[in-house]
Amino acid sequence: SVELPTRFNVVVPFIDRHVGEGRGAKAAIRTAQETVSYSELAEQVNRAGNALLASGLAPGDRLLMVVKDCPAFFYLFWGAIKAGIVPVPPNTLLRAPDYAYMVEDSGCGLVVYSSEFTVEIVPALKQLGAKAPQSMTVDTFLAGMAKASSVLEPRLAAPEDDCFWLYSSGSTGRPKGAVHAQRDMVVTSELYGVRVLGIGENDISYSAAKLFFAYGLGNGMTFPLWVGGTAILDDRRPTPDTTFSNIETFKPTIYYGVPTLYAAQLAALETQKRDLSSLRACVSAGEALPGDMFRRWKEQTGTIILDGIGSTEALHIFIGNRLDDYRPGTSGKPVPGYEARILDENGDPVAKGESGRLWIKAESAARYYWNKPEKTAETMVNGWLNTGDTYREDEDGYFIYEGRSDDMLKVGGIWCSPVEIENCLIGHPAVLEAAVVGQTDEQSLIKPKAIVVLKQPGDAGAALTDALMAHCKRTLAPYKYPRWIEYVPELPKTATGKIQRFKLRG
Ligand code: 3SK
Repeated sequence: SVELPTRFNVVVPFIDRHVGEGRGAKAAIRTAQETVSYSELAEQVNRAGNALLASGLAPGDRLLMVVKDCPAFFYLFWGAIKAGIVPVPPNTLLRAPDYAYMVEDSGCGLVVYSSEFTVEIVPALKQLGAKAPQSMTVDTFLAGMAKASSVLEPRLAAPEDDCFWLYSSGSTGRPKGAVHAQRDMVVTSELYGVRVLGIGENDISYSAAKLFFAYGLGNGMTFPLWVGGTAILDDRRPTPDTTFSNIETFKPTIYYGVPTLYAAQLAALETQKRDLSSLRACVSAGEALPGDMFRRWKEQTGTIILDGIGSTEALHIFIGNRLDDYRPGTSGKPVPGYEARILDENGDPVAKGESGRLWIKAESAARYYWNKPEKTAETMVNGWLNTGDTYREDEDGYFIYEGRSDDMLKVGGIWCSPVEIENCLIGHPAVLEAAVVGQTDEQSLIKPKAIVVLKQPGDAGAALTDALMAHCKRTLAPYKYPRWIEYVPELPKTATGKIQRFKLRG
């Protein structure tokens, strides 16, 4: 376990400490446009905290920050925490109705957003009418910040006090605000970052997974800051070309990706060799990494990929492979400091080798979901988290992922609710009913597949399939669109009319 003072503010060990310890001139952040040293970061964080207080936010208030991966993300996130304000950084790929829901649910007092997201944020706020809080773009906020004082006393808190939230997707499509405490980032940085990855001051971290994702937040921000290392940021959508160019330019020592991207990178490496020699470790999470991809990556690059599983609620990886102890095709073993149990439907432990629901005990676990006492009671029980994943433990103690216990899908590492995609399809005039399930693509990765009942069965065909896919891409976060559409005369249902998605899985 991790020792913490009884009163502190996490900005001090993550940022301010480095200035006092002689790392002030060292690069905390590097992007293609700028380098931010630890001294500059500490100063900008103070200015941001002061600017947030000057905007009228008070300690305990929420700040919804829809911000791309750039230094301002760090200023807003840590500036809020230093001032006692609670930052809430949601997925930046969402649509206006999602943001409207989060603004209302969080009761935030201010929305700050990168101008790229204006097309979604402005209609979201408009939808809320008089209930909309104040809002501004990051550029406007930065201009105000420049005039704010560079001195800010940290607001002290207990390790278990609320610190920040992350929204986690729910099976009904409504996201849940997981409330994290001050200690949680310390725990993940120390238990996974330091004790599993051996991350240190000389490491340069590059996460293709974005900062809004709990996985990216650790990889690309808290782990490097915890040890006085350097984070590489790129706000572009990660592709094989952008990620390989970043690795060649910035020479990171640790790279963090998701299986969908590793698959695309492997395909690209087959046609063009790239210089990945700076890497000492690669990490994967978000969805299970097929063993074959582990082997092909090792052949192509000489480095291993440490696959692991984490959750927004646990904040980072709680079961993972290690540099000196790994088994391809498995999620690895519990990270030291976390406990894992596989339970049957009665809540009893299953025999080794048998499948059941994975529960974990995590010192970094969110304490509750905002405004959702029933969901909190189902998921967070006596310090244990119900992961909703089905797992089996092999004879050597490696955990093997067997799928979701409910119908939720992970696409490119991000949770995706079948209900949300079904509702979108049903919004198309040709569709009567729809069910969405996960199907593996040619890389063995899960993507959404839709099974559709049409109002006019004779409309089925390639033109309608294209139109339905385009409709979903326009309406939903683009990664959620169904990659396959099958037309059926009716859907399997329970006696009470619920769609039996498990009967439709291939
Ligand atoms: O999906 C995962 O495996 C994950 C890993 C680390 C942090 C957060 C998540 C959701």
